[in-house]
Amino acid sequence: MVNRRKFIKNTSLGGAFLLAGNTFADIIPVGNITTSIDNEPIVISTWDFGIAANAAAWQILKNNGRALDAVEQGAMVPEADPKNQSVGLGGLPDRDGIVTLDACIMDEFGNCGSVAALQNILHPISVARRVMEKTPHVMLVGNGALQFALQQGFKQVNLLTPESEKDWKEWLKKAEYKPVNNIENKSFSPRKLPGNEYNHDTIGMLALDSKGNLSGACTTSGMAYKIHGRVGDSPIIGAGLYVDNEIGGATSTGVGEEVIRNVGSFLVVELMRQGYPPEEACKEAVMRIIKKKPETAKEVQVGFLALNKKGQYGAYAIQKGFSFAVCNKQNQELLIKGNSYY
Ligand code: SD4
Repeated sequence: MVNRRKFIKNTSLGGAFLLAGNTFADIIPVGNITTSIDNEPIVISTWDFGIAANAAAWQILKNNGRALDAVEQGAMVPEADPKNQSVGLGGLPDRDGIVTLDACIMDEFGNCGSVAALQNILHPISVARRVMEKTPHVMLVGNGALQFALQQGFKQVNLLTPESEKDWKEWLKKAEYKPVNNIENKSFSPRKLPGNEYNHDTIGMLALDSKGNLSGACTTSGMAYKIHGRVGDSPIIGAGLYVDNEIGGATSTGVGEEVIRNVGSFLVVELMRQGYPPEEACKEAVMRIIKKKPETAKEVQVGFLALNKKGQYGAYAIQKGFSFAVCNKQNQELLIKGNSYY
C-alpha cells in the first residue's frame, strides 16, 4: 500500500510508463493502460479534493463493498467540507445569495436518481439515492426535492458559510448581477486556498467494485453566482454522469451548459462501447464541444473523466489544469493532471 500522495503531470506519454514521485520504484502505468488488475476495485474522481473523497470510498471498496455505497460515501466528503466552495456546505451561492445544490447517482443496474436546485440539505447525493431507491422517479427539483428530503428524515441546515457570503457580496460589487463563466485556472478560480492551491468544481466519482460492478456519483453547488433556478449538467443523467455496467462510466466538470448540449457523459460511454480507450473517448467528447462552438470553447472549461469495465481510466479537458484522483490497491492517493486541448 502506498500512502504517500503521488502526483503525475500528464496522463499520456505515448501510452508509456509515467514517473510518479522521484524514485524508479514509483514508475507505474497510468492513463489508458490499466493500473488495475481484473476484479480489483478502483475509484476515481475529479479534482484534487477527489483524494479525500476516494479515501472514504476506498474504505468500502477494499472490504468488497458495493460501488454504489462507495461513491455515495465518497461524494459526501466534499459535500460536508465547508472549505470547498463548489460542493455542498460552503458552496458559492447563486447571484441572489442562495446556495442551490445539484447531484445524481447511478448504479450497476442502470437505476438512477437525481436532485436539482435543492436548498438547505447537507447531502444531496444521499437524497438523489433515495429518489432512486424510494420513488418511481428519476429527478426531483427545487422545493419538491426539499420536501421529499425532509420526509425522508434529512435535516435542514444553512449551507451559506460566512466566507462564501463574503465572497458573494464582494462579487456583487462589480458583477452587475451577471452570471459568470468559470474557467478552472488561476485567473478565473473563485478562491485561492492556502498552499497556493485553487478551489475547483464539481466532484464526479466513478467506482468499480470487487464484483466487477460500476457506479457513479456527481454533486455540486454548480456555477458560482448563477441565475437563481439555473441547473447545470451535474444532476442530468447522461450529461454530468452516465454508467453502463457493460461498458464503463463517465462524469464531467466545468461549464454544464456545454456538457448538456452534447450529452457529454453518455457520449463518452458510447464511444468506449465503440472501442475508444477512456482518455480518447473523453477527448472526442471535448472535441465535439470545441467543434460546435470554437469561440465559446476558448473561454470555458469542460473536463470529462471515464472508467471502463476493465478498470482503465482516462480524462481530457478543454483547458489546462484539470486534475483527477485515483485510488486502488496499488495507489491510495494518486493525483493525475489530465491532458487538455489548450
Ligand atoms: C455546473 N458542472 O453546474 C457544474 C459545475 C462545474 O465548473 O463543474 N463548474 O455546470
